[in-house]
Amino acid sequence: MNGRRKLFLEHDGAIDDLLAQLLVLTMPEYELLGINVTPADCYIRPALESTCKILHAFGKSSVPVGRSDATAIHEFPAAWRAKTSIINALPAFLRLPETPAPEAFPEAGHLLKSILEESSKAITILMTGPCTNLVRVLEINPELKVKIESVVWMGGAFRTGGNVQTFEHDGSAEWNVFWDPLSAEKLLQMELPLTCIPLDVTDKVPVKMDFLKALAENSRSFTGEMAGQFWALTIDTIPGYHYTYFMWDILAAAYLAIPEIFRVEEVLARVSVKAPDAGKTFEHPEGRKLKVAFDVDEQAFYHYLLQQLK
Ligand code: AGV
Ligand code: CA
Repeated sequence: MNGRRKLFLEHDGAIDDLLAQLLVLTMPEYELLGINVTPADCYIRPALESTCKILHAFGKSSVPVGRSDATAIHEFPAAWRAKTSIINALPAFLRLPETPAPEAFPEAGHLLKSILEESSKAITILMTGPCTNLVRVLEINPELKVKIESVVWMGGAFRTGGNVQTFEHDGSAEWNVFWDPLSAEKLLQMELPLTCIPLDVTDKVPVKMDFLKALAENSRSFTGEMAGQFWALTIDTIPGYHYTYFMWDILAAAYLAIPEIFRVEEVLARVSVKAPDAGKTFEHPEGRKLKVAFDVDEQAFYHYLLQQLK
Protein backbone atom coordinates (compact mmCIF):
# COMPACT_ATOMS: atom_id res chain seq x y z
CA MET A 1 0.00 0.00 0.00
CA ASN A 2 3.03 2.28 0.39
CA GLY A 3 3.09 2.85 -3.36
CA ARG A 4 -0.16 4.82 -3.18
CA ARG A 5 0.04 8.48 -4.06
CA LYS A 6 -1.19 11.04 -1.54
CA LEU A 7 -4.20 13.15 -2.44
CA PHE A 8 -5.87 16.22 -0.93
CA LEU A 9 -9.25 17.34 -2.32
CA GLU A 10 -10.40 20.97 -2.36
CA HIS A 11 -14.05 21.06 -3.42
CA ASP A 12 -16.97 23.46 -3.27
CA GLY A 13 -19.89 21.18 -2.59
CA ALA A 14 -21.81 21.17 -5.88
CA ILE A 15 -23.29 17.87 -7.10
CA ASP A 16 -20.36 17.12 -9.41
CA ASP A 17 -17.86 18.01 -6.67
CA LEU A 18 -19.44 15.28 -4.57
CA LEU A 19 -19.31 12.91 -7.55
CA ALA A 20 -15.62 13.77 -7.93
CA GLN A 21 -15.17 12.91 -4.23
CA LEU A 22 -16.97 9.63 -4.78
CA LEU A 23 -14.79 8.85 -7.80
CA VAL A 24 -11.47 9.50 -6.04
CA LEU A 25 -12.63 7.19 -3.26
CA THR A 26 -12.80 4.39 -5.85
CA MET A 27 -9.18 4.91 -6.99
CA PRO A 28 -6.78 2.31 -5.61
CA GLU A 29 -3.78 4.38 -6.75
CA TYR A 30 -4.56 7.29 -4.38
CA GLU A 31 -4.82 7.66 -0.63
CA LEU A 32 -7.14 10.54 0.34
CA LEU A 33 -5.55 12.53 3.18
CA GLY A 34 -8.17 15.23 3.63
CA ILE A 35 -10.92 17.35 2.07
CA ASN A 36 -11.59 21.08 2.30
CA VAL A 37 -15.01 22.48 1.47
CA THR A 38 -15.36 26.08 0.27
CA PRO A 39 -18.77 27.81 0.40
CA ALA A 40 -18.66 28.79 -3.28
CA ASP A 41 -21.09 26.62 -5.33
CA CYS A 42 -22.75 25.45 -2.08
CA TYR A 43 -23.77 26.51 1.43
CA ILE A 44 -21.28 25.28 3.94
CA ARG A 45 -23.45 23.32 6.38
CA PRO A 46 -25.22 21.03 3.89
CA ALA A 47 -22.01 20.60 1.88
CA LEU A 48 -20.02 19.52 4.95
CA GLU A 49 -22.83 17.11 5.75
CA SER A 50 -22.80 15.50 2.27
CA THR A 51 -19.00 15.34 2.29
CA CYS A 52 -18.88 13.56 5.65
CA LYS A 53 -21.71 11.21 4.76
CA ILE A 54 -20.02 10.10 1.54
CA LEU A 55 -16.82 9.44 3.52
CA HIS A 56 -18.87 7.47 6.04
CA ALA A 57 -20.55 5.41 3.32
CA PHE A 58 -17.08 4.43 2.07
CA GLY A 59 -15.83 3.54 5.56
CA LYS A 60 -13.53 6.58 5.42
CA SER A 61 -14.86 8.65 8.33
CA SER A 62 -11.30 9.05 9.58
CA VAL A 63 -10.42 11.35 6.62
CA PRO A 64 -10.36 14.90 8.07
CA VAL A 65 -12.65 17.55 6.57
CA GLY A 66 -11.92 21.30 6.72
CA ARG A 67 -14.37 24.22 6.63
CA SER A 68 -13.35 27.19 4.50
CA ASP A 69 -14.54 30.62 5.62
CA ALA A 70 -13.40 32.23 2.36
CA THR A 71 -15.73 34.78 0.81
CA ALA A 72 -16.46 35.46 -2.83
CA ILE A 73 -15.40 38.32 -5.00
CA HIS A 74 -18.27 37.16 -7.25
CA GLU A 75 -20.86 34.91 -5.60
CA PHE A 76 -22.54 31.89 -7.18
CA PRO A 77 -26.31 32.11 -7.77
CA ALA A 78 -28.21 31.01 -4.66
CA ALA A 79 -30.28 28.46 -6.60
CA TRP A 80 -27.10 26.55 -7.57
CA ARG A 81 -25.69 26.77 -4.06
CA ALA A 82 -28.85 25.32 -2.54
CA LYS A 83 -28.78 22.11 -4.62
CA THR A 84 -26.55 20.07 -2.30
CA SER A 85 -29.31 20.07 0.32
CA ILE A 86 -31.25 17.60 -1.83
CA ILE A 87 -28.49 15.02 -1.38
CA ASN A 88 -28.87 15.11 2.37
CA ALA A 89 -32.56 14.34 1.95
CA LEU A 90 -31.92 11.04 0.12
CA PRO A 91 -32.98 8.06 2.28
CA ALA A 92 -29.49 6.50 2.26
CA PHE A 93 -28.07 9.74 3.65
CA LEU A 94 -30.80 10.31 6.21
CA ARG A 95 -29.95 6.89 7.67
CA LEU A 96 -26.30 7.85 8.30
CA PRO A 97 -25.18 9.36 11.63
CA GLU A 98 -25.63 13.11 12.03
CA THR A 99 -22.79 15.42 11.05
CA PRO A 100 -21.35 17.89 13.58
CA ALA A 101 -22.07 21.63 13.21
CA PRO A 102 -19.73 23.62 10.90
CA GLU A 103 -17.98 25.24 13.90
CA ALA A 104 -16.72 21.83 14.97
CA PHE A 105 -14.64 21.40 11.78
CA PRO A 106 -11.04 22.61 11.49
CA GLU A 107 -10.55 25.74 9.41
CA ALA A 108 -9.51 24.81 5.84
CA GLY A 109 -6.19 26.65 5.81
CA HIS A 110 -5.12 25.02 9.07
CA LEU A 111 -6.07 21.58 7.82
CA LEU A 112 -4.26 21.89 4.49
CA LYS A 113 -1.17 23.40 6.13
CA SER A 114 -0.89 20.67 8.76
CA ILE A 115 -1.40 17.89 6.22
CA LEU A 116 1.30 19.32 3.93
CA GLU A 117 3.65 19.77 6.90
CA GLU A 118 3.13 16.29 8.25
CA SER A 119 3.36 14.34 5.01
CA SER A 120 6.69 12.69 4.27
CA LYS A 121 5.70 12.33 0.61
CA ALA A 122 4.70 15.11 -1.81
CA ILE A 123 0.95 15.47 -2.24
CA THR A 124 -1.32 15.84 -5.26
CA ILE A 125 -4.02 18.46 -4.81
CA LEU A 126 -7.26 18.18 -6.78
CA MET A 127 -9.24 21.44 -6.79
CA THR A 128 -12.79 21.36 -8.08
CA GLY A 129 -13.80 24.79 -6.79
CA PRO A 130 -12.00 28.11 -6.33
CA CYS A 131 -8.28 28.09 -5.45
CA THR A 132 -8.52 30.54 -2.51
CA ASN A 133 -7.51 28.18 0.33
CA LEU A 134 -4.43 26.81 -1.42
CA VAL A 135 -3.20 30.27 -2.42
CA ARG A 136 -3.62 31.61 1.13
CA VAL A 137 -1.72 28.70 2.65
CA LEU A 138 1.16 29.06 0.19
CA GLU A 139 1.31 32.86 0.53
CA ILE A 140 1.87 32.51 4.26
CA ASN A 141 3.96 29.31 4.06
CA PRO A 142 5.84 29.36 0.73
CA GLU A 143 8.21 26.68 2.04
CA LEU A 144 5.33 24.19 1.71
CA LYS A 145 5.46 24.38 -2.10
CA VAL A 146 8.02 21.57 -2.13
CA LYS A 147 5.41 19.33 -0.52
CA ILE A 148 3.19 19.61 -3.59
CA GLU A 149 3.67 17.00 -6.28
CA SER A 150 1.06 18.48 -8.59
CA VAL A 151 -2.11 20.53 -8.62
CA VAL A 152 -5.01 19.56 -10.87
CA TRP A 153 -7.63 22.28 -11.14
CA MET A 154 -11.04 22.26 -12.80
CA GLY A 155 -10.85 25.88 -13.84
CA GLY A 156 -10.52 28.29 -16.71
CA ALA A 157 -11.60 28.68 -20.34
CA PHE A 158 -8.58 29.24 -22.60
CA ARG A 159 -9.53 28.86 -26.26
CA THR A 160 -13.29 28.77 -25.79
CA GLY A 161 -16.03 30.90 -24.23
CA GLY A 162 -16.68 30.98 -20.49
CA ASN A 163 -19.77 29.96 -18.53
CA VAL A 164 -20.34 33.11 -16.48
CA GLN A 165 -23.46 34.92 -17.55
CA THR A 166 -24.10 37.85 -15.28
CA PHE A 167 -24.12 41.63 -15.04
CA GLU A 168 -20.96 43.55 -15.85
CA HIS A 169 -19.43 40.53 -17.57
CA ASP A 170 -18.71 39.60 -21.18
CA GLY A 171 -19.07 35.81 -20.68
CA SER A 172 -15.41 34.90 -21.19
CA ALA A 173 -14.69 33.50 -17.70
CA GLU A 174 -15.24 30.13 -16.05
CA TRP A 175 -16.99 30.25 -12.67
CA ASN A 176 -14.28 28.76 -10.40
CA VAL A 177 -11.86 31.45 -11.56
CA PHE A 178 -14.51 34.21 -11.56
CA TRP A 179 -15.44 33.48 -7.89
CA ASP A 180 -11.98 34.73 -6.82
CA PRO A 181 -9.93 36.00 -9.79
CA LEU A 182 -7.27 37.58 -7.57
CA SER A 183 -6.35 34.24 -6.03
CA ALA A 184 -6.33 32.64 -9.48
CA GLU A 185 -3.86 35.25 -10.72
CA LYS A 186 -1.66 34.59 -7.66
CA LEU A 187 -1.89 30.85 -8.23
CA LEU A 188 -0.47 31.25 -11.74
CA GLN A 189 2.31 33.46 -10.41
CA MET A 190 3.35 30.72 -7.98
CA GLU A 191 4.26 28.50 -10.95
CA LEU A 192 3.35 25.28 -9.22
CA PRO A 193 3.20 22.05 -11.25
CA LEU A 194 -0.35 23.00 -12.24
CA THR A 195 -2.62 21.32 -14.79
CA CYS A 196 -5.93 22.99 -15.60
CA ILE A 197 -8.93 21.00 -16.80
CA PRO A 198 -10.85 23.94 -18.31
CA LEU A 199 -14.12 24.31 -20.17
CA ASP A 200 -12.17 23.65 -23.39
CA VAL A 201 -12.19 19.98 -22.44
CA THR A 202 -15.13 19.67 -20.01
CA ASP A 203 -17.43 20.99 -22.78
CA LYS A 204 -16.82 17.63 -24.50
CA VAL A 205 -18.39 15.64 -21.67
CA PRO A 206 -22.00 16.62 -20.92
CA VAL A 207 -24.13 14.51 -18.59
CA LYS A 208 -26.02 12.41 -21.13
CA MET A 209 -29.11 10.26 -20.72
CA ASP A 210 -27.39 7.37 -22.57
CA PHE A 211 -24.64 7.36 -19.99
CA LEU A 212 -27.12 7.45 -17.10
CA LYS A 213 -28.96 4.47 -18.65
CA ALA A 214 -25.76 2.48 -19.00
CA LEU A 215 -24.88 3.27 -15.39
CA ALA A 216 -28.32 2.21 -14.17
CA GLU A 217 -28.07 -1.09 -16.05
CA ASN A 218 -24.49 -1.98 -15.20
CA SER A 219 -23.96 -0.64 -11.70
CA ARG A 220 -26.39 -1.84 -9.08
CA SER A 221 -23.88 -1.46 -6.26
CA PHE A 222 -24.22 1.14 -3.51
CA THR A 223 -21.69 3.34 -5.32
CA GLY A 224 -23.46 3.03 -8.68
CA GLU A 225 -26.88 3.76 -7.19
CA MET A 226 -25.55 6.72 -5.28
CA ALA A 227 -23.80 8.20 -8.33
CA GLY A 228 -26.92 7.69 -10.48
CA GLN A 229 -29.07 9.50 -7.92
CA PHE A 230 -26.61 12.41 -7.77
CA TRP A 231 -26.61 12.77 -11.55
CA ALA A 232 -30.41 12.57 -11.62
CA LEU A 233 -30.42 15.84 -9.65
CA THR A 234 -28.66 17.57 -12.54
CA ILE A 235 -30.86 16.63 -15.48
CA ASP A 236 -33.14 19.63 -15.16
CA THR A 237 -30.21 21.42 -16.78
CA ILE A 238 -29.78 18.96 -19.66
CA PRO A 239 -30.01 20.60 -23.20
CA GLY A 240 -33.16 22.37 -24.06
CA TYR A 241 -32.82 24.59 -21.06
CA HIS A 242 -30.43 27.47 -20.62
CA TYR A 243 -27.59 25.60 -18.95
CA THR A 244 -26.27 22.12 -19.67
CA TYR A 245 -24.70 20.16 -16.84
CA PHE A 246 -21.25 18.83 -17.61
CA MET A 247 -18.92 16.32 -15.99
CA TRP A 248 -16.68 19.28 -14.99
CA ASP A 249 -15.20 18.13 -11.68
CA ILE A 250 -15.54 14.44 -12.45
CA LEU A 251 -13.39 14.86 -15.55
CA ALA A 252 -10.75 16.65 -13.47
CA ALA A 253 -10.83 13.77 -10.95
CA ALA A 254 -10.48 11.20 -13.76
CA TYR A 255 -7.32 13.00 -14.92
CA LEU A 256 -5.63 11.76 -11.73
CA ALA A 257 -6.07 8.13 -12.73
CA ILE A 258 -6.08 8.20 -16.55
CA PRO A 259 -4.03 11.23 -17.72
CA GLU A 260 -3.11 9.33 -20.90
CA ILE A 261 -6.57 9.86 -22.41
CA PHE A 262 -6.11 13.67 -22.34
CA ARG A 263 -4.29 15.94 -24.78
CA VAL A 264 -2.35 18.42 -22.65
CA GLU A 265 -0.30 21.42 -23.80
CA GLU A 266 2.12 23.62 -21.94
CA VAL A 267 1.04 27.27 -22.26
CA LEU A 268 1.88 30.71 -20.87
CA ALA A 269 -1.24 32.32 -19.42
CA ARG A 270 -2.69 35.11 -17.32
CA VAL A 271 -5.90 35.84 -15.46
CA SER A 272 -7.90 39.04 -15.83
CA VAL A 273 -8.94 40.53 -12.48
CA LYS A 274 -11.11 43.39 -13.81
CA ALA A 275 -14.47 43.96 -15.49
CA PRO A 276 -15.71 43.25 -18.09
CA ASP A 277 -13.79 39.95 -18.28
CA ALA A 278 -12.77 39.30 -14.63
CA GLY A 279 -11.73 35.66 -14.23
CA LYS A 280 -10.88 35.17 -17.90
CA THR A 281 -7.86 32.90 -18.39
CA PHE A 282 -5.93 33.67 -21.55
CA GLU A 283 -2.67 32.81 -23.25
CA HIS A 284 -0.10 35.59 -23.28
CA PRO A 285 3.62 35.65 -24.19
CA GLU A 286 4.47 37.18 -20.81
CA GLY A 287 2.16 34.87 -18.87
CA ARG A 288 3.10 32.11 -16.44
CA LYS A 289 3.75 28.52 -17.38
CA LEU A 290 1.14 25.83 -16.74
CA LYS A 291 -0.35 22.78 -18.40
CA VAL A 292 -3.80 22.87 -19.90
CA ALA A 293 -5.91 19.93 -21.09
CA PHE A 294 -7.54 20.75 -24.43
CA ASP A 295 -8.97 17.41 -25.47
CA VAL A 296 -10.02 14.04 -24.10
CA ASP A 297 -11.06 10.67 -25.49
CA GLU A 298 -14.61 10.99 -24.23
CA GLN A 299 -15.56 7.35 -24.87
CA ALA A 300 -12.60 6.22 -22.75
CA PHE A 301 -13.70 8.61 -20.00
CA TYR A 302 -17.33 7.41 -19.87
CA HIS A 303 -16.01 3.83 -19.98
CA TYR A 304 -13.70 4.53 -17.03
CA LEU A 305 -16.62 5.94 -15.01
CA LEU A 306 -18.77 2.87 -15.67
CA GLN A 307 -15.93 0.62 -14.62
CA GLN A 308 -15.15 2.53 -11.39
CA LEU A 309 -18.78 2.92 -10.34
CA LYS A 310 -19.69 -0.75 -10.88
O1 AGV B 1 -17.72 26.09 -13.87
C1 AGV B 1 -17.79 24.77 -13.49
C2 AGV B 1 -17.82 24.61 -11.97
C3 AGV B 1 -17.47 23.16 -11.59
O2 AGV B 1 -16.51 23.11 -10.54
N1 AGV B 1 -19.11 24.85 -11.28
C4 AGV B 1 -19.85 23.58 -11.42
C5 AGV B 1 -18.80 22.51 -11.19
O3 AGV B 1 -18.82 22.09 -9.84
C6 AGV B 1 -19.85 26.07 -11.55
C7 AGV B 1 -21.02 26.00 -12.49
C8 AGV B 1 -21.08 26.37 -13.82
N2 AGV B 1 -22.33 26.16 -14.32
C9 AGV B 1 -23.10 25.65 -13.31
C10 AGV B 1 -22.30 25.54 -12.16
C11 AGV B 1 -24.46 25.23 -13.23
N3 AGV B 1 -25.28 25.29 -14.27
N4 AGV B 1 -24.89 24.74 -12.05
C12 AGV B 1 -24.09 24.68 -10.98
N5 AGV B 1 -22.79 25.06 -11.00
CA1 CA C 1 -17.10 22.59 -8.27
